[in-house]
Amino acid sequence: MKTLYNSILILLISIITTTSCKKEEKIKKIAISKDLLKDNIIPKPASLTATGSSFELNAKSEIHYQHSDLKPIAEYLSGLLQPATGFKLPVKEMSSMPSTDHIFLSLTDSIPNNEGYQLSIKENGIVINAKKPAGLFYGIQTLRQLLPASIELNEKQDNTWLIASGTIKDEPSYSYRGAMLDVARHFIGLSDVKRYIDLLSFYKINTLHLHLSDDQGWRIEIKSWPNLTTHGGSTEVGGGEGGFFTQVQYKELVKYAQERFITIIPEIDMPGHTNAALSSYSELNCNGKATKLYTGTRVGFSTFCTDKEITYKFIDDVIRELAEMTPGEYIHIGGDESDATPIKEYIIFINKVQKIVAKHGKKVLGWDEIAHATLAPNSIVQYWARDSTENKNAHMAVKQNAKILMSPATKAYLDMKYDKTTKLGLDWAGLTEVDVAYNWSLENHIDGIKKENIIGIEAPLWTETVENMKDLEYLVFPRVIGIAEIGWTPTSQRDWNEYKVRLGKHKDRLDALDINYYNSKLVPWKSIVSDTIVKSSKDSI
Ligand code: IFG
Repeated sequence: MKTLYNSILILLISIITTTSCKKEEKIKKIAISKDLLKDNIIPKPASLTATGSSFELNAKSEIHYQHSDLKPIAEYLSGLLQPATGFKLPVKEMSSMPSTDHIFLSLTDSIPNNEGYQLSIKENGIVINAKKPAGLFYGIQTLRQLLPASIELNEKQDNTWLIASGTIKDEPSYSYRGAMLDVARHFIGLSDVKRYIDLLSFYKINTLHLHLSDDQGWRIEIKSWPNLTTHGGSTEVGGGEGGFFTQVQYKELVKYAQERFITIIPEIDMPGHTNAALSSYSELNCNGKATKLYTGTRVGFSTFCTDKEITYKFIDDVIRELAEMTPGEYIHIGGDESDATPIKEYIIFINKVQKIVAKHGKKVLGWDEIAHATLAPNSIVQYWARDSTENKNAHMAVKQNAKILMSPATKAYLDMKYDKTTKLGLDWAGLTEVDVAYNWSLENHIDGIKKENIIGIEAPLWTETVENMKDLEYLVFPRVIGIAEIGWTPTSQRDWNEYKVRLGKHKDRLDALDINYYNSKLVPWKSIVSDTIVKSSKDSI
């Protein structure tokens, strides 16, 4: 009798434990995405209407696109969603809005801005409309931010993928939203630059200016002048091994960026900041003697020999080879801190170089000192002046109908220290905490320079003190996120006290993306995963 009783007891206990385990395993963590208004999209979209329901992305969802040239972007979205969901969403060409439960990508002329989009989320389907594929890409970046942050993880999550319902109509305030990366002071390699491109495109940045040459290094292979990289690319600040992009690698980088709607703008800085070239080829020096390689951080001591014909033959070869690898309209000719070049020679030099750039079918971008020369049509002058006394270059540029690219060192230089305790970075333009980098606007920064004179914003990272991707991410994030919003969202819609809360809620995303961001005390960093509710599945016991 006792044995029978015991075995019944054991059976009962095993049934209860299995049931509760079953219930346990069925419990899912979901981020309630019922309120689109609560979602913390950056850059802040132009308009957002919530309808208080949600769409569930599931294994049966599909991605439909209107015509064949949208297939790559449909595949990009499918690839983006797969790691964390485990869903391999099929992509299918569909001429019109398909049946329910799917995501539909289509182009329409009714959207005015080339980068604008409309994202409509209903219980039974999602539609992203745009004028051009770039707008679809930006609609996808917003969609990413409406999913739980765990969507950014690389391993499958046991999650219910809800997206709050409603409509977002969005477009950028400025067309040029950029970052600059100095790969000359310290060489930053291909995989790191690709990661930087991924992270920038997540926040709708569309331009990456690569500072490819300086006193300490030449970082792009030029086949007609091979010593530029074999010798000029062989070291860096501090005497490290340096490095460079072969033309094959550079083309791969340009393509990778293009797939994420980022235009690469290459910069060959001249006539100053040229020691690496002067050390590689003696004939570029007025005295015919090659300089020594330089691994310090001083500026303003080098210059091409501006009255030698060989100098312009050299520049013509460099610009020709660069132009062949540059699908974008612009090539950056530098022009900053040419303290070793007499101003009269500088002006003649810049005028000649502009003609060489035009000859190879490209337009000129340059640091604001180039405004002393006669600017070619469609030139862009990059304002970097340290303070208002140096605004005169911007006014000279506007007088010549050039557009201004805003990179004020006191606001947008990502190599400035956050505060006096920051180990990395410099402080010559002042300390730039996260609020200082956000709390300004392009059209109100320089007296007399208005929105119509400004093409957009660019945040440079100079790498005198930056040796690797972790250093880069620490200085760049979170400030570049604010730069992205300054370029996208109208000033009238922006406020630091509102933005900092939204930024704080990106903590989970930055963590999921494994970004080594600066944990500013000014930002109320908050994990919203804790907001999720633990919900047992409907069929639980
Ligand atoms: N100014 C120099 C950069 C770099 C920077 C560091 C410009 C245009 C200081 N030129 O900024 O080469 O050294 O913050």
